[in-house]
Amino acid sequence: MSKTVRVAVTGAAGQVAYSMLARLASGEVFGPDVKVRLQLLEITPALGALEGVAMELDDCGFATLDGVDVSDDPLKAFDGVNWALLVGAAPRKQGMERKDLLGLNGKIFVGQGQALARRAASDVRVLIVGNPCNTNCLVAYKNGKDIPHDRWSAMTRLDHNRAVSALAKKAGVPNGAVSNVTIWGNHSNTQFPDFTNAKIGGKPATESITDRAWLEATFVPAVQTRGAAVIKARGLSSALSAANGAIDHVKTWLAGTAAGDWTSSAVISKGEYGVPAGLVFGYPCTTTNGSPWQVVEGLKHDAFGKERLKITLTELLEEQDAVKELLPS
Ligand code: NAX
Repeated sequence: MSKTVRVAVTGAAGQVAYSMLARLASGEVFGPDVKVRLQLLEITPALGALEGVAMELDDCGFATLDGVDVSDDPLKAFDGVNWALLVGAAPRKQGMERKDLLGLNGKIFVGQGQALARRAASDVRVLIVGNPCNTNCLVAYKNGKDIPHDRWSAMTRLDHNRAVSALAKKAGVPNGAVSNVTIWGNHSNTQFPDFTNAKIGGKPATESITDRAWLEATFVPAVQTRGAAVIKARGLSSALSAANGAIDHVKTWLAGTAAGDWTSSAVISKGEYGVPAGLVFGYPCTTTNGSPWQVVEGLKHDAFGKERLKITLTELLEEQDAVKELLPS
């Protein structure tokens, strides 16, 4: 066992990280022959709880775990990291407008983007999970300029997995029969879970699920608002499935997408599908053996899809406007 991969996780005492850290350390993601050094970041008041998480990681006795470092300093936590999973963000409090949350969290990602650019390894790859994740990613990459654009991503994989599962259930097929699903746009309830280009058993999903009204009026809003449904049922937001989405994202980035299929990731737009270049937008993406995400081009949208794309793009442009003071030119 020679190679060591350094992985930073922020918000590491939070509930998403709690469901994620053991999987990162266990060899499941980076393989049995790679050692993992976890570099965990929290805000100062959460350091005590984070020490407890680090103790638990020690107590797992993973052969692949090289060690756990805890810190409240991004410059320390990001030192030499090959992967940065930015999960930590401030939660929305009562009476807070969405705009206030954007500004509050945006500030966190100014500092973290700068710290990553100063300290991360030259091959660093970044996944932003903390919400609003597309716009947090925008703020981070604009402030972390030395890191190439194709290393940044924000998480739409949980929404993707939710869409796969909902289509499979409706069609009465295993999840594995569903492919070519895309979450377009923002990780918010304006996202467009695209059933029009999805496949079931290698054929258009609309051939298996012929009830277009269900697809438009039940499936789309159900995926868009699944997070709220989980909160209502569990009393807490998605954590196990969110952690799983992040793990899937990293595993796919390492192993590649299956031939003929793609996954969903929010990446820095180069102008694909009429989205202004520079915005962090959810797209269908492929990757091979750790290469940068490639946006799948040439997919068609019908009138319903075009309208949904417009709505989510408008929201992302509004979010960009709300954080404009945080974006260096
Ligand atoms: P928790 O509130 O359990 O944990 C968040 C942790 O982040 C806390 O421990 C907090 O102390 C820490 N934190 C806050 N500011 C920080 C900073 N500046 N540096 C480092 N750590 C900081 O939330 P949890 O349920 O774990 O969710 C984490 C984030 O993921 C939230 O922003 C949430 O909205 C977002 N989500 C994103 C999803 C996605 O699909 N993109 C889905 C799941 C999740 O809701």
